Amino acid sequence: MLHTVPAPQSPAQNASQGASQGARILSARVIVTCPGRNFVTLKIETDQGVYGVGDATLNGRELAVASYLEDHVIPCLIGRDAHAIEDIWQYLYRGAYWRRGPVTMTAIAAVDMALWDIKAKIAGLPLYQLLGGACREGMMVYGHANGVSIEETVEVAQSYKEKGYKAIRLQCGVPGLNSTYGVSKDKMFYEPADADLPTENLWDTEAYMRVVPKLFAAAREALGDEPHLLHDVHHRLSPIEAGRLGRDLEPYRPFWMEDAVVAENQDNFRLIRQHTTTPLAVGEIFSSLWDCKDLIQNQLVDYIRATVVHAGGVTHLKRIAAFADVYGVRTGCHGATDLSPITMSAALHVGRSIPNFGIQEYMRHTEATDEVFPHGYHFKDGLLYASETPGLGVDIDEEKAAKYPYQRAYLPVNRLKDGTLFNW
Ligand code: EZ4
Ligand code: CO
Repeated sequence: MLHTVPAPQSPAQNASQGASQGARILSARVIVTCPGRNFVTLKIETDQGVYGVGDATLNGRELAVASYLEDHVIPCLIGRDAHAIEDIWQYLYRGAYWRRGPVTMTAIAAVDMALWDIKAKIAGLPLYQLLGGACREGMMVYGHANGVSIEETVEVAQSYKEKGYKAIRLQCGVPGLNSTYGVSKDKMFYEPADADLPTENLWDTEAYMRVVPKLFAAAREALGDEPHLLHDVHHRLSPIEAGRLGRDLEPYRPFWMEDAVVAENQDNFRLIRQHTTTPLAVGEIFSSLWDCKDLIQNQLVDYIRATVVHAGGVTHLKRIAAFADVYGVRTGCHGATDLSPITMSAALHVGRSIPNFGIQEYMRHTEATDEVFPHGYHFKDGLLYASETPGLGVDIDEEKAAKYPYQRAYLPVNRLKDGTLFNW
């Protein structure tokens, strides 16, 4: 039998009828560009002439999100009330039947960011004002010091300190391994996706666990007590190994130890907690509050790294942050170069408006990326400042974007010395 009952209008559709500030979604497009690395951007246009932009970049799986948006999301958006952000979020999340997962949540995030951009532009306010207003002026960021040796890493860290950074992540090469994640050829513009098809790295846990405490000892000695020092383990330790590394680092007062173990089994963190007071950060690959929930409510982590782009947009990240605040957990959003300036811009508006902001990761984008995505946020004295222009305060220059077509690029994979595939 054919479906003959007319679909009911959503409350949001009803509510917006006749509203003077009404704006309907007229069209939406996906723009893929590669100014040094691949970025996927969603641009939503309204019948009021106002448009919004959202980041939809999922490193190494970019075109899956582009297709998800073009083939399955955009057709559902046309004609909707652009102001009904929460309703559209629920429509794409609950309505799709298939929930969560990085591709889905990145696509929803892109829509959400673009709609917040539109709403704030129409309101004539920078986004943080609509999110509750400023809780602080600038957001503390951490920069990336990496080098093949301890000496080189400490030297780079010193240069970050001189540039005004108050927090620095330290990653150095592991003796005996010819490449290590987080240690790039380019000091300033680290690009984790390093080849057309995945390159292969080797891993040696024992050598790694020997070198990191030495790196921290040397860095404290050279940099003094003040700078916050961070480290990313990239999911490579077992819980008990992570407990030992955390304990070995305690004398050097690390700000955090990130992704110490894989987080699929969240009980892992209980074991780490039993052995160390080194603060723990996790969540850059989490897609939703449901990935964070147990770790937060059991107070097994100190910083939650979920981001605007990979965890459902501004709407959902605000929800994660509010939940985390109940348990004294602060934010430490992912901010590597594979997140576009649109995400950085959105993250700074969220960071500015929440009471439990902790720190923001900051890797500088290349000049070409900054040209494709002109933005109003800026760095000063170790802090990033959100844009003050209406909306997200970031745009995409489509003419420049068109000069850089998509180029396939993958993150490396990682194997143990006996050939076993390991965590990246
Ligand atoms: O490896 O963003 O904390 N930052 C990181 C990043 C990630 C890349 C992966 O896409 O772990 O460098
Ligand atoms: Co990380």
